[in-house]
Amino acid sequence: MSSDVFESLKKRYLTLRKKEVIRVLKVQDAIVSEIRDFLKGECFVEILAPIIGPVTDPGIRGAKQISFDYYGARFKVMSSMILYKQVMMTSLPKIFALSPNIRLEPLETVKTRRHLTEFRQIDLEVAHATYKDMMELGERMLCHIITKVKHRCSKELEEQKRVLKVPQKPFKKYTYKEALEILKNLGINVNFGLEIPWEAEEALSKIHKEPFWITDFPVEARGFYYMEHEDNLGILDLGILKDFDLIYPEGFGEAVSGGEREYRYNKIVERMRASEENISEYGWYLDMLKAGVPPSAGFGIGVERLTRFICGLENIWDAVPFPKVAGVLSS
Ligand code: ASN
Repeated sequence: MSSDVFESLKKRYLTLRKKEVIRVLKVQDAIVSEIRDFLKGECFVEILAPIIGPVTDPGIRGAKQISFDYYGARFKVMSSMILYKQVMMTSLPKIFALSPNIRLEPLETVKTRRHLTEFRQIDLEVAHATYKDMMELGERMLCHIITKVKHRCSKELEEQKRVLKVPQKPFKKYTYKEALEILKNLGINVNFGLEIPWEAEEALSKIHKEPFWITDFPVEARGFYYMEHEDNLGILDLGILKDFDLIYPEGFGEAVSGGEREYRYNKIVERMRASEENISEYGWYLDMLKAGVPPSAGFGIGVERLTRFICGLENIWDAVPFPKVAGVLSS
């Protein structure tokens, strides 16, 4: 990556006034307001996202969390509000939040052009929903946003030279196992049980012209909070989750991740032990599970990645007013 790019990130006060930047910010405003309209139309209640707390999402693919001293206790900055979304299910059955997240990504993620260390996701959760319900909602939501933004921002998208098609529903679905097979045919071997690496995900994304799902990841690859498929008939592979990622086409990569939640205290403790989590850190979360929480499913869609896709931007750092990229000390 050229060092000029990073120098310009440090001088954001000079680039923010450029018409190309202003254009993207206007499209982003339309995206966020259309997501809100869509979710309000589906009877979701918007809540204010937590920014700090005693625990946060451990399932963040090799990124580090930030922890700090909070009046003598260890607190963390939200890497995602997933655990808090689950608690909200005791209060409201359909919620969303525009949630800021911090993840100290490894330096090499700069090369993916789709990682920021500070980003926002629209995080949503629905009580008593299945992961399939949430995939159906995700498809409708993405099609709604693209249809509306294409109309509202036709001038900006034309100036961007971005030709955007509203995707065809239902989107294609591959299980993790099937995705590994496709990768193998592309000459990329990923061992079963591992997370699909960024470059492999990009290669899959490049051979698609429409967004597609990857579902049913293995337990070893994901956080303890996803529900495992239960095999009452003895016909399913064991250790597979009811979860999903939505992948944008044309090389843009991951859009969404989510799934059905494990909500049973004993199962969560079992999964925490298996993934070597420090159980003592999760006091209130485990107390909440003991007190009982409804089953739920949900997902998060990254706002900057969606902006990058809709505007057809090469780099994610052009999709946010104040970009934070791994290793770059920008404002
Ligand atoms: N937002 C995701 C979810 O709802 C979690 C994540 O961002 N890691 O499952």
